[in-house]
Amino acid sequence: MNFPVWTKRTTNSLNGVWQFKFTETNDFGDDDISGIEYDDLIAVPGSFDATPAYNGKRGIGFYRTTFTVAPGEAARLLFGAVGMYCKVFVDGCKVGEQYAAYTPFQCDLPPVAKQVRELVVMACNRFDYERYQLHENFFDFYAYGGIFRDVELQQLPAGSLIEWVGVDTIDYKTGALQVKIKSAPGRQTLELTIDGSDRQEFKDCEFKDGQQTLELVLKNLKPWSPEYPELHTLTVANETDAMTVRFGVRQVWTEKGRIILNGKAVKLLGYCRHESHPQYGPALPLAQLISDLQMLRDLGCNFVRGSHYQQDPRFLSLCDELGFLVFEESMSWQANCKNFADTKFIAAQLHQSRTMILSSYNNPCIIIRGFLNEGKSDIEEARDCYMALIKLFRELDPHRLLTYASDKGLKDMFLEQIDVISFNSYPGWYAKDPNDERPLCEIIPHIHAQLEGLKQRGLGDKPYLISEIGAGAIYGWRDPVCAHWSEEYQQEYLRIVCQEVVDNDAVAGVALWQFCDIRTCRGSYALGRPRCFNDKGTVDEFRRPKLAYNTVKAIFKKYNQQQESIL
Ligand code: ADA
Repeated sequence: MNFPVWTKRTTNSLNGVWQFKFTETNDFGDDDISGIEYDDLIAVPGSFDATPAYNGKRGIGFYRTTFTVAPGEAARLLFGAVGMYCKVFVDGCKVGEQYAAYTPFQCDLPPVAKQVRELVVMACNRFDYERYQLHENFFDFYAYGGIFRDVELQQLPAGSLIEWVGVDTIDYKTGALQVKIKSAPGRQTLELTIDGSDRQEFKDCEFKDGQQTLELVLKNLKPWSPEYPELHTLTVANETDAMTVRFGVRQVWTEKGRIILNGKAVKLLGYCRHESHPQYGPALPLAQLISDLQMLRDLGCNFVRGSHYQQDPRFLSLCDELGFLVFEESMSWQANCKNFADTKFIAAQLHQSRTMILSSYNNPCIIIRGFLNEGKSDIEEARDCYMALIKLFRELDPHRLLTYASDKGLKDMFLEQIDVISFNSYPGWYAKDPNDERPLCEIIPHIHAQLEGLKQRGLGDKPYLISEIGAGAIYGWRDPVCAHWSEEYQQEYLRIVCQEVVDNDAVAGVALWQFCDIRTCRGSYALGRPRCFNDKGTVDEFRRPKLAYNTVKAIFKKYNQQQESIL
């Protein structure tokens, strides 16, 4: 089940078959949609350019459906995610727009006399930096278009709405909680109900600046952990509205280079995972999310880095229920001087990061948050952007660990500001010496040098997470020479990496790059990306295991068994 749930609002799903029109020529700036002639049908959720009719095309997908709202009732449209950017029209009038592909947004509709309304979404997948700064055409993952996630219609009751609820664990041992609530300014009496039965009333709560913070203690405390992923619900109700969220009682902190969850040190073993499939693009069916998590569990993983954008809420709910730990980051890929000098880029980063934090605030699986993957964090020009994001994350989400995945290593300038050191590096793949036929011997010295350098810099107490490391292999390419792109080379590469990770206490964890092969950007970048795919998956894009799969599984599973025997 997906949360939050508003139990006093009529909510209808608008998922299903919509009318569709694709055009390569229309101008996205044109708000006149009256002349669109819909000549096709499309699925919502779905990615239009992952379907045979529109594969590889770039332009605008016009999605059309109708919906019904009782006359005189206010309503709200909720979009899970639309890519790459979009405008929303109701009855021909623009009611919203969004320039962040994996970020939910909503459009409020004032009461009207009409009952049946027309909804049109203009989803554009053209690269256009002036309009859309978050995905550029050199990013190493394909930029799809479409309505990727759920669309819902809510009828809004008249009165003060409960807009957002965030639950923080203050003490996992006692069940002491802090509850932050957003609603209309003014005074309200609230009723808080835990797990549907344990009710407490809070009279005369003042919502200064639209927010109120309450303390309460769970009576029937069941802490959340990977081993025992216990979940609780909290309903916050006033006389008009009621919002139910699901949360987990857990605290996470760092201590002497280790990540501590509810007082127990945990080593993160897992993968970076893109939301991607050749037949669905990023709009994965629920069955695929579950299959991916079954494979990750089979591999002996407890950890997923959601690279490189806000995650599907269904995936996060499954991670909550299955006990996976997650590193969630807002979208960026190798941001550079041009971006850091661009106020639109920084505003877009702050907007999508704020939305991500608030959307997945109550998912206990998320223990680490990040941003600006592989940004140029070794130059002074980056400082303002990094400091603005660090300030935002610290203010909005003070109870999680903060990091960013850096490929700058010890040249990185802002490591002192974060909780976990997350380094992306590919020793033995992007080798120091391109003429070295088997640079695998680079891997261990590289990891040790980074650890030593961090100690020299006084950062030895921060957990060291290998947030990306890996090698490419073309599925089915078996090569007795064991050369680059063979499954044998990747298998040997990951054996060395995984063994070091489980043996070395100084390594807090690893997110191998990557779980599955993914379609990547087109153009000459593809000369380093056979098939125009990023082939560093341990499974291919159809989740077919490569030789490395059983090697990673054996090492992670053996480590897990050793840990269980210690307990
Ligand atoms: C970087 C980047 C990944 C991917 C990887 C690779 O670390 O963060 O998205 O591009 O390199 O495959 O080289």
